[in-house]
Amino acid sequence: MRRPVVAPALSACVLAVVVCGCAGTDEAQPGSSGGGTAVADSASAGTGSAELTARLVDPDGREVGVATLTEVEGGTQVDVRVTGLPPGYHGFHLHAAGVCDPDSPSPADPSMTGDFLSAGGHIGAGETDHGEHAGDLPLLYVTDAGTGTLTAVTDALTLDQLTDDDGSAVMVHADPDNYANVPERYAPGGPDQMTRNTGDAGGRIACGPVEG
Ligand SMILES: [Cu+2]
Ligand SMILES: [Zn+2]
Repeated sequence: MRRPVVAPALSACVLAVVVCGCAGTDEAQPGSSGGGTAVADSASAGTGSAELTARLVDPDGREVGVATLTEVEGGTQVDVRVTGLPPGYHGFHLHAAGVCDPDSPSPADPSMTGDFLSAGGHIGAGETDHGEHAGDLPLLYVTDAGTGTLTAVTDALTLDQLTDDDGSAVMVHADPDNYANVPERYAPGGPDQMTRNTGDAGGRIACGPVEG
């Protein structure tokens, strides 16, 4: 059985992050297992990675929300607030490229175009199936009034991973996300590749490049 949200399997990484986070008041430590260069003076201000922001827009460029990403004890906290979106549950992820262009080609397959495909796949896609990607987050629920808020903490990634060379993006999808959790009675051979990549969350309706 897969857990729906984040992969606890990354605990080695995560441990390093926690240690880093606890010690963060004096100096950030070069502890993150993934990165080569540690930014030592980032904890206080400036170019640091203490808090990141993403302004979400819809495909028409209308601003529909904002997300902040903060390093907290035990992981990365995501806070998001949206307005003017369709009611219901929406797939909500961190995507691998910080480019939110409407009607754009997918970096992996330029023959595919669509809204915000420029942001690429989920962070961590290719390493595991969906539901265990580092960029997978809990569903975002939007009320009948069109507003939604969510606070979640993930231990599957660090802020550094959100500000790598090609950046990252916060994404809201049109449909709910099934986290590739399709019972065997529906899919005896297991879910298909599309489900294992995306969780069938559908089109991309709001996107925000993560910025420092
Ligand atoms: Cu997504
Ligand atoms: Zn995913």
